[in-house]
Amino acid sequence: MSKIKIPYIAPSEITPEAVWLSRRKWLLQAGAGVAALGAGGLVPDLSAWAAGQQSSALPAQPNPQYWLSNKLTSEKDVSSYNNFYEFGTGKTDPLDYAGKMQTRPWTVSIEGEVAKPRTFDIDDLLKLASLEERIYRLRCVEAWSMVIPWSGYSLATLLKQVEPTSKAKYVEFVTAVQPDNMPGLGDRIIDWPYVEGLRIDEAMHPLTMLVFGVYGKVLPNQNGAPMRVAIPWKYGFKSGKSIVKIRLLEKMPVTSWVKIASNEYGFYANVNPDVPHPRWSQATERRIGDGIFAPRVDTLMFNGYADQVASLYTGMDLRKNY
Ligand SMILES: Nc1nc2c(c(=O)[nH]1)N[C@H]1C(S)=C(S)[C@@H](COP(=O)(O)O)O[C@H]1N2
Ligand SMILES: [Mo]
Repeated sequence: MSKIKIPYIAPSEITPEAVWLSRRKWLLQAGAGVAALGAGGLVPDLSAWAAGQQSSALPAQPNPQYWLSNKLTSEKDVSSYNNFYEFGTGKTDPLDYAGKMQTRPWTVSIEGEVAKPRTFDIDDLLKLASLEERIYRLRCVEAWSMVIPWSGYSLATLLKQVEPTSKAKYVEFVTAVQPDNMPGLGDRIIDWPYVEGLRIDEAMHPLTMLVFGVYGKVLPNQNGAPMRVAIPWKYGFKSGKSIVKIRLLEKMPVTSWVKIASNEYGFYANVNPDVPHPRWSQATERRIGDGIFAPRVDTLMFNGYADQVASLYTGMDLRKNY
């Protein structure tokens, strides 16, 4: 991997916990006021978000190798504006409905082309390596973006434990299915479970992260508790949530969005401003939290991670392999 430049982050760019807390109080008051006025349609009702704020601390050591100077997306936006279709297709459906998902007991089985297949208890995975806090960009295929402080460690750390065989060319991630707790499963948009995948070299790349926490706390359910992946140079849909199974395969898996519309969503899904989605441009993005009137910003090749990952795709036609 090429050397990563570590930019200096002005303290003003980082939102300290104290500011969070006071802002949270303000939001609570604002939420209550709005509810009293019956104007819920104009301002989002934040009471569900505020109620979910008791999630416990999850200490993680900041890793300056994976730090960005961009302003962080607020914790509120990170955990109230979500895509998690198992709970519905609306942006606040995950916040409103994911609370019922059971995240203990929870196991993650790793199978397929590995010398040592194994089922891990989630609490053992949490202890497998020391947790690092990394700031990653997230770029949704819907052309909005966030900057998020995740806690976890590289997926490679886990994969090395099970010893992938020489036939392991791809990695598949399978999300949990809890029919009683996931009201979105009734929508047949996706042939559940939600399945995503990577090529083995992408999965072993140190940027590919297993995530257990965000903003220094245990992942809220709506963000993919108890464990999800984060692959920051790819469109957000590649980063599967609430994973129960990881399969190492010889053949490329048919992932959920490829199955739905392979002309619109490819297996690679690398962020690429030069390759438009058939129905919209990917050249610019809207940063969540900037407000709808703020100017859009340019989308960066590989979401800004070209120095680290471009070499994975040498010689590939990225227009064909979208
Ligand atoms: N299981 C599952 N994982 C998923 C999704 C989903 O619907 N189901 N949505 C994806 C999409 S489209 C995006 S943009 C990211 C959003 O992650 P966040 O809500 O934590 O920001 O999750 C991805 N992972
Ligand atoms: Mo997305």
